[in-house]
Amino acid sequence: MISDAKRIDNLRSQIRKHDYSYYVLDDPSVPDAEYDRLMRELIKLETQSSQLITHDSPTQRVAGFPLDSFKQVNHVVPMLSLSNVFSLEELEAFDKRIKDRLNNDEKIDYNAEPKLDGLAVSLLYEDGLLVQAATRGDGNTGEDITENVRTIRSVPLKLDGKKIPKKLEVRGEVFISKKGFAYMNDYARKYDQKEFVNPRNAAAGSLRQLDAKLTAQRPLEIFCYGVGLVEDGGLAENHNDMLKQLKEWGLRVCPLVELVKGVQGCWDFYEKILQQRERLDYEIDGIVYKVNLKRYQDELGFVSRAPRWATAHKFPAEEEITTVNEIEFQVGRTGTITPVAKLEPIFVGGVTVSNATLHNMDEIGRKDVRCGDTVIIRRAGDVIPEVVKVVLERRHKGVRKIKLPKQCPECGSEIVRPKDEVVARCIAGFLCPAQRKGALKHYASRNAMDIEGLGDKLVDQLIEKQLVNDLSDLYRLDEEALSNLERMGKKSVQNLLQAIEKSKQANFAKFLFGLGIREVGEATALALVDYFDYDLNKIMAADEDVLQQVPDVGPIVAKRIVEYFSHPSNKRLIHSLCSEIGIHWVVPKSNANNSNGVLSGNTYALTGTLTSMTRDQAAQAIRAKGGKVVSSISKNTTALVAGETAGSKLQKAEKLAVPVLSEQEFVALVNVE
Ligand code: 5U1
Repeated sequence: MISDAKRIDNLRSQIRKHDYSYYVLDDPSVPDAEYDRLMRELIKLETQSSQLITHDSPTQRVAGFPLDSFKQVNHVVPMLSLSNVFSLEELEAFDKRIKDRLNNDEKIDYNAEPKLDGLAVSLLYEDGLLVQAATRGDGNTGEDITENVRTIRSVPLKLDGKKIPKKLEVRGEVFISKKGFAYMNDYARKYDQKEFVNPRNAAAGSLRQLDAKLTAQRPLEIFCYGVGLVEDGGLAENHNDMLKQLKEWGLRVCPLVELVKGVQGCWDFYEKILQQRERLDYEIDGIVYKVNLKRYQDELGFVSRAPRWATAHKFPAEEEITTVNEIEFQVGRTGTITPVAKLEPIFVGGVTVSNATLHNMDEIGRKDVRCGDTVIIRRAGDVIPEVVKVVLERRHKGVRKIKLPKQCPECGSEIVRPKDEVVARCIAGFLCPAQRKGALKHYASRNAMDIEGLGDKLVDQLIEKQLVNDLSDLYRLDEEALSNLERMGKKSVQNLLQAIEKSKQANFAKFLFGLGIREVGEATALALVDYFDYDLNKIMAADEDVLQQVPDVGPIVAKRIVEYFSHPSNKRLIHSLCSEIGIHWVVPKSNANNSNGVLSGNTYALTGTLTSMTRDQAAQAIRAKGGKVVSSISKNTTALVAGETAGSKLQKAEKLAVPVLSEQEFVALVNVE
């Protein structure tokens, strides 16, 4: 029988290996349950024999008592900062300076690394054990955050492998992933706590907790990118191989690091990572290029606290500071009133931004945005710019809170905000020109009727000149009316009239979507069309209960549809479009009213995963045989088709005594001639 000490050793080494696979390689080696078993066994043995507990044991990540303050730490090798480049010219100048100094005409090998937007830390290992962790501070003196860093699971408490220097100080960036940040803010909202502004702030706040137990609850991570102090041991002769060594010893290195050649190699890497930036699960603010050869690095040395052999190529900032000149209330196609901050134009996320949405009055209240405020604006990727927060210290005295206007800024009608809704609306409907413009733009848009040549400016003119008062007027436009409009030459007029005429032969789902019924998006329109066999009269006649049988139509959507079709003006419009103007659509064969099909009169619900076909294919097969597909089960449902890992519908079917078909039985059923 092996001794407790041996078993403890064995368990620790297994757990360290699993931690390495999970936290460093992102490639778990055992299921969580197995990991938990090992950990529980280790805790049990250590509790029985407390004299065997060591500081590097995986059970000892969290400290006992909160600290009063952080101790100061002197960095023996200063933690430097980086110079920046913002353009190709500046990158070329950086490369030229290096070549000139090295008296070297050949292309330089650079190690290119994403620059994490986190906090720089130093990790000191002695004889492979983590003995100290510190913040960068001013580069010479930082704060001792050892207890906190020990709680970060991707930081090994003990290095593993060959030729580890006796003293090794590793440098890296501690950060919180986008997913981790979302989780933290979900939690904060749930427990009515203050939300974090961005992942960097969340990481900074988490790392500077005096009570390491709190840090341990935060999803902090690390990527290591360099070394400081090294004693009694050798490191690779180039940076790229040195990072490989760190990885072999158990430290986490960003997997996107690459060795590139010359300026072109750097530029290509920059472009590639910039493309991926939004999709990465961590925030980066640029690329760091480092001369790869250590010998060259030593020769190049430093200037004003930054290495000559490295630089940061910054991405366009995603957050910037500017002022709110005005708050405007815009009216959407369904009358929604959206407050928009009109900004002092600012270059952010690669474009000049002068508007930022404030979404609704609740959002204005939460962020307390006021006219004249200094605000932080964020524009990431193609996302609509938004106000992150107000810089309250810069608020001038006397600025007043924003109030929801009582009247629509476009038509003067009343604005109402139902008690249970966040959105306020102008009640005028199509009497409001802004809503008419929005409705016509939506109807003509690519995903709806796709009427080429009917752009926003033209729509504005058609509504303002009252040439179009409802959608059917579009089809009454003629050459004379159109040629009097701005920028409408003969050719444009003819092309537009042709496009309008062409739209009469419609795709039913796109037409339905184009009507602009509240809550009816493209997918819902498709589902309705499919469920009601391309029959508009059936949709118009359906009540809320029937509508809720359509996949993905819930009570709110059903209510909106009934509301829309019960309005006399909408009924008139549909009649006018379909009967007078002649809008029509083709009914695909599989949806033609197949009343002779073997499944005619029967309704089926689907649950779980089918192995021989997708859920959509199964639904198609049912409809092709004249059957109907419903999203929820009632006692009137003919049968439930249950695939693998069937959900709650199966229980409901059993409760209501609705027959359940296996996949095999279902396939046999739809294959009957
Ligand atoms: N990836 C990476 N980030 N970063 C930050 N490498 C890197 N190197 C740095 C800093 C401040 O400094 C060394 C080049 C000294």
